[in-house]
Amino acid sequence: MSKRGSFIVVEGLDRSGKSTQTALLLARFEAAGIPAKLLKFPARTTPIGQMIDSYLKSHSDLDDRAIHLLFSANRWELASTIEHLLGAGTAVICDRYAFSGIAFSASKGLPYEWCRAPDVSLPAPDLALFLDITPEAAKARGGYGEERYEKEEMQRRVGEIFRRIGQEISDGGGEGEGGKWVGIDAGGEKDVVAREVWAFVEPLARGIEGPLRRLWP
Ligand code: NYM
Ligand code: MG
Repeated sequence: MSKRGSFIVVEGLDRSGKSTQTALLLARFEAAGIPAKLLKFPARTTPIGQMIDSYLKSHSDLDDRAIHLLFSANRWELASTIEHLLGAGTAVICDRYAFSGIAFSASKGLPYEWCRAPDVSLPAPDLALFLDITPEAAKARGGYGEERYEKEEMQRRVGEIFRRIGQEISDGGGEGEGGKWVGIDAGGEKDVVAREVWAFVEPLARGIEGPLRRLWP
């Protein structure tokens, strides 16, 4: 039986190094001759993604629940693409996914369970890597940009919710429908972080025998 591609998600606060690390991870796959595709959420070029982009740049205002549902809808737009890639044996690397959706919206005060609901039954990653960095260290990396949410106090709450998500996944045995969750110290040199990321990804890199799982337990 041929293997399906592995589904790897990289999560973290803004400025935690996700863009750098997902690009380095893709390069690792390519160097190993393993087909892989890098996706990023929000995917800002679709019609829904353009609404999200406008909101994040404060060009438009939206109710907290409305923007939450758009972030989720943006993942659903690409869900079948992810499934097809994995089914064809291509690894999928995602820069942010449903975990960001919960962490950022719940940090605004929306109920955690409500935030989780619209992402139920999306393809579940096999591995979620949380690039762990303090809000202070993130801010010190050239500071935040101009977008909504890029504020130290909000990032602190987001970090706490990411930890809760990770805890729940680990409590569920670490291999539940949320996939396996691993925290990585992202405060160090990018090559050091990249090596640690690859140490966790490599065992899955050449594909997976089992079926694709769904969010959530
Ligand atoms: N974000 C991202 C959410 O609030 N919900 C989501 O579901 C996703 C995927 O968008 N501050 C937030 C987190 C970020 C912002 O992401 C833009 P990025 O990775 O900075 O482009
Ligand atoms: Mg950002």
